[in-house]
Amino acid sequence: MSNCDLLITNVHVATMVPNGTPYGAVLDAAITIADGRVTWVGPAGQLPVPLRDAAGQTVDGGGGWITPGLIDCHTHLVFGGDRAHEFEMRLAGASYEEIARAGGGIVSTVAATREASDDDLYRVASDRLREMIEQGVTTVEIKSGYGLDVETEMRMLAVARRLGDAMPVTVSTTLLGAHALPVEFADDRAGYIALVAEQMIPRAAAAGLADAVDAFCEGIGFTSDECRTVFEAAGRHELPVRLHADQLSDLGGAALAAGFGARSADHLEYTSREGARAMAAAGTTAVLLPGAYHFLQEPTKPPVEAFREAGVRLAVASDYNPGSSPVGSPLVTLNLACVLFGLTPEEALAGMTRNAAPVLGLDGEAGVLTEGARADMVLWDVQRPAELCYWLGRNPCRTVVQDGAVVHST
Ligand code: DI6
Ligand code: FE
Repeated sequence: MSNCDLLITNVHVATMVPNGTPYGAVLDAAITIADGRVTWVGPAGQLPVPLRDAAGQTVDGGGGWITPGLIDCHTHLVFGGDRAHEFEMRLAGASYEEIARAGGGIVSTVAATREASDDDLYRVASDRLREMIEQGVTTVEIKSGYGLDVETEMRMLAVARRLGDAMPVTVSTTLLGAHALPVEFADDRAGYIALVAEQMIPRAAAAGLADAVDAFCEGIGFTSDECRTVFEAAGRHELPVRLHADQLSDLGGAALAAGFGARSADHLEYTSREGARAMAAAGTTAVLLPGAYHFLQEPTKPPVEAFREAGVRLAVASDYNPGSSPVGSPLVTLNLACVLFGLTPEEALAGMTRNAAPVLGLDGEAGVLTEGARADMVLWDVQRPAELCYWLGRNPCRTVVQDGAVVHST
């Protein structure tokens, strides 16, 4: 018990462990870290003396709060260009679907992404990621899906891997080949799905480039049957699956995802009660994306009450992308989850910590501050955890610790 690289005192800790106390809080706490792991967390008065004496470095938390590092489990943050012009078109009355059907939307970002070099993609994505780290993100998922050909999809995943290697953040990658139909396959849907299933998934799996596979089940995306083909291919390569489900209409995406034991179904604005029950039975997490709901001015909210009743785990993510959610801030996302979807601040924060971890296969490893968990944590200059959902456009992040090392401080 003598190994202690870092001791933090004069803090309150929101462990996010469901222990009967809101936020799993420990007031007037101390927390110790060794070899990138949490070794002890509890009331400061109970800190074992040998740990205190062994501390290599002691940090005074200034009476602030520590939470687990934030986990943004659904982003598309590697992309070329932007879609500010489509934003103007939508403000002038065009709908997201009209723009997509007229050749804008996802496929316009595909053109910009194919044109960009790897270094260009890396540079803009690393700027976006740095801003997220500065707001407390220590784990992020990044999807492909703006390449829509084998080469560019692999390039996007490789850029995401490179971000994880070079930056102080854990990156989990997801192959989203079935994001939209590329123009060159406009008359050959089956041919494109075969390309995803028989080339993209095997290539990404063989190269270790993808940690999961996702698909967009929607009128402007792919049908349930097409998504099923993609999921079956993922299964053959032992890759976990997730689904963009029921965002703009109810195509039964939630039940489809649950039927494949998907780690998550995401968006879910139009999900039915049966869909919610199927997700609960399968242990599929609901990933709510309030940024997209806000930005698209959607008329229908996800059935949060049905998810609660059924016992579906609720995660919250930014959906950071240039078309439907240009939201680079986890804190804004937390606020939107509360204001627009009626989550409590505790539910919202759990959605970006404890409940986001299983979506990325990190259950118990990240998203909670318990002995043995990764020492990914954030010190916030706040009086109470609810402030993380309350301030809009203000960043109280003081220190970010990833894998036991201070990677950002102000
Ligand atoms: N749903 C979304 O919200 C994003 N992708 C998806 O399947 C939108 C991506 C975009 O508009 O570029
Ligand atoms: Fe998305």
